[in-house]
Amino acid sequence: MRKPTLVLTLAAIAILAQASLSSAVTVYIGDKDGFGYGDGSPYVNELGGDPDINNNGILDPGDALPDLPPPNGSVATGSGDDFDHRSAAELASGPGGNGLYYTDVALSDSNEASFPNQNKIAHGVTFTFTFAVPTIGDFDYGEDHFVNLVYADYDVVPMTAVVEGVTVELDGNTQGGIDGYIYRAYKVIPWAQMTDGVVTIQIDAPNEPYVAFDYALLDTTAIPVQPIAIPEPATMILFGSALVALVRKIRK
Ligand SMILES: [Ca+2]
Ligand SMILES: [Ca+2]
Ligand SMILES: [Ca+2]
Ligand SMILES: [Ca+2]
Repeated sequence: MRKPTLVLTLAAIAILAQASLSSAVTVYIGDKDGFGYGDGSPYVNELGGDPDINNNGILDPGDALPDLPPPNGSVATGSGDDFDHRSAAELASGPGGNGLYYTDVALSDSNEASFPNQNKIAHGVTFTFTFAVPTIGDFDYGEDHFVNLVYADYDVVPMTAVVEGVTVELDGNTQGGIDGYIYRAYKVIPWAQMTDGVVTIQIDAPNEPYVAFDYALLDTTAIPVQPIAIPEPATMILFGSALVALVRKIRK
């Protein structure tokens, strides 16, 4: 009786090992680090508030870029908001690389320190994902994927990205009603476009003088926009009545 049990156990282990070996395409170009600002502290946004509007500890879609000191109520080219937070690896990838070079830096006409004598730097930037095509057994084999782009202060039309030959509209500051707004766009990549192991995003922004990219991501899901945390009315009512009770207790 012992041997069959052992064989069955080994078979089960083999199946589990196989399952854990199967992978999915998750390719980042750049990193999720809030454009190198982290949570945006100690800075303020253009309205004087916390740049981390959705209060989740990282500048991400739903937040706004800092209005760098001294704050002047705008996040723009020539407005003191040029930054360069690129890591050694991001710099080393070079302008002819996969697009990594253009993340975590203000693509600003006035950013002479990083892009001397260059204007409309974002125009034509291309993010190129290369990956091992999923094979049978991988859970994303045959599945559509999502290409995501996290960007900030996209507010001068036209603003589009060409993803695998298809134009995608990019929403910008108008979505958030704040200068420097951080947002994301995504597009479904049909499986048929995954099978060559390459997906590209090309930015079309001929008039945009100030924009920034945090990262681009090819994944099996779309990046959500974190909602702003607003206490629910019921919670507020409970909080209110607790406060009244406390005041009464103190008065007594
Ligand atoms: Ca955030
Ligand atoms: Ca500013
Ligand atoms: Ca802009
Ligand atoms: Ca980044």
